[in-house]
Amino acid sequence: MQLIFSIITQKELTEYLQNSEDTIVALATPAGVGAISVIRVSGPKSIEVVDSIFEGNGRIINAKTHTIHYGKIKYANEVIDDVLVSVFREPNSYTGEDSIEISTHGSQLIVQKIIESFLEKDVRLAEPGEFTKRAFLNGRMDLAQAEAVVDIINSRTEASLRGARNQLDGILSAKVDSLREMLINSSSMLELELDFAEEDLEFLPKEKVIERIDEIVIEIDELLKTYAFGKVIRDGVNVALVGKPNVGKSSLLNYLLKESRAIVSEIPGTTRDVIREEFSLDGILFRLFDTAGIRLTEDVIEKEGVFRSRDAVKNADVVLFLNDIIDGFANDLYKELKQLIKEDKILITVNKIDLLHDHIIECDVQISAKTGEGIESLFKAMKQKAIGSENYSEKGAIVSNLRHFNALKKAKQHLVQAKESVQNGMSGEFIAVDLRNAESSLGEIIGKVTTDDILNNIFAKFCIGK
Ligand SMILES: Nc1nc2c(ncn2[C@@H]2O[C@H](COP(=O)(O)OP(=O)(O)OP(=O)(O)O)[C@@H](O)[C@H]2O)c(=O)[nH]1
Ligand SMILES: [Mg+2]
Repeated sequence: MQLIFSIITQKELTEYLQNSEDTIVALATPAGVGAISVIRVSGPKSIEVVDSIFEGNGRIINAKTHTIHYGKIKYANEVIDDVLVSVFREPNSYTGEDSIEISTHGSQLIVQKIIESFLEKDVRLAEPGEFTKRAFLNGRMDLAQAEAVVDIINSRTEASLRGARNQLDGILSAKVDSLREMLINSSSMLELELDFAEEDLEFLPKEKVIERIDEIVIEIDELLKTYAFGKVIRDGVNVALVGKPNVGKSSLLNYLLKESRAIVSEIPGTTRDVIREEFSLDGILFRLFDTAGIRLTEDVIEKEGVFRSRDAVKNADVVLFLNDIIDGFANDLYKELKQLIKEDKILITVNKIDLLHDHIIECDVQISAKTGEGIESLFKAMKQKAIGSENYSEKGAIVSNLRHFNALKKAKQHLVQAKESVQNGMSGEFIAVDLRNAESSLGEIIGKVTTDDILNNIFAKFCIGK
């Protein structure tokens, strides 16, 4: 039995209290030239330091929260730029602290000068994700919501954006929280029983405990099942186009992209490098990897190409294994692919059906990269390979993050153990500990239970200024 300790360690709390004394600054927009750049400042001194370099109609220190002020930023008696200053006072800001956003003309030099002037005034550069970390530590959002901020920034398709938005809105957090509540409730009852052990009272009959555990495990299973979908929505799908030379891999790539991206020729061994292109289908991002046809060859360059093809297979979520209807099914290559990747990831496809219509080869889909016949079925099959047959809505609670997935699995393990303890007639304290552990695992998702490592890991993935 392993106990999970600590809601934010003492060390971290002390460190946080020290760090939160700091006022931090960073460029929040991409570095480089643009119409506007936004510099973000947060912390107890932010209003005072901006006030000290700002000249406008009024003083920033007197500004109300959520107001915007036009004026000039001055540094060493020189006007640096005309700016707009947005003022957010604690606690109703993104970080929960006093914060300022300065919109300047989008020049790197202006940004650099303004940031330098802050650094001279006891303000330090923000670490990656530090604004959002502060938002989390100040209770402005939970950990799953903070992670959704990164997903929103990185989202490339409609579906990924909707999924991340939902997580930011707290749909997943609310679900996880309700399961935690149920567990806390049960373990408290069991612990109460222990206090009255002498009197032999039973607050929660054992059958009820089992019933409740089963109920929660079902809910956790439902969430775990959404992961394949959630991951695809969030990260996209890597599809390797693989087959013998000349089967039409590059032709298919071009057809899907609706452009002549890769060289197509009747000479076997045309493609040497792996060509990577993206296309989106029903809101899902597919990353296509056109590869060199796999065969034994003495050509040094083609050899390297074939080597890279095998690599692409290993890294693929779906292998689109293309065969030529005239040449028939490449059984030897299929055997090899099965050694490189799980069989259920391979989509057996036959191409060039425009040439031999009534020929039957056993496969998942038949297409013609020339006429487009069968492409709709191919899309369906690709989607199914990637997300399975169940279709979830991004509007529900969806697990898209490996950390959340693992925490749910851990919670389930503790619950299975708790159920065993009940069935084996173990005393209430053992069961209560298992339930508490399950609750802690769930708590990790939303950051009720966390450690330095978890937090550092998460926020290191952010960009500076977020
Ligand atoms: N009739 C017909 N010809 C096709 C079809 N798909 C591809 N081809 C032809 O098959 C030949 C090979 O096509 P590619 O797309 O270069 O084949 P590949 O698999 O990329 O070949 P390598 O790069 O050499 O491995 C070309 O002459 C294409 O025009 C199809 O669906 N129907
Ligand atoms: Mg090719």
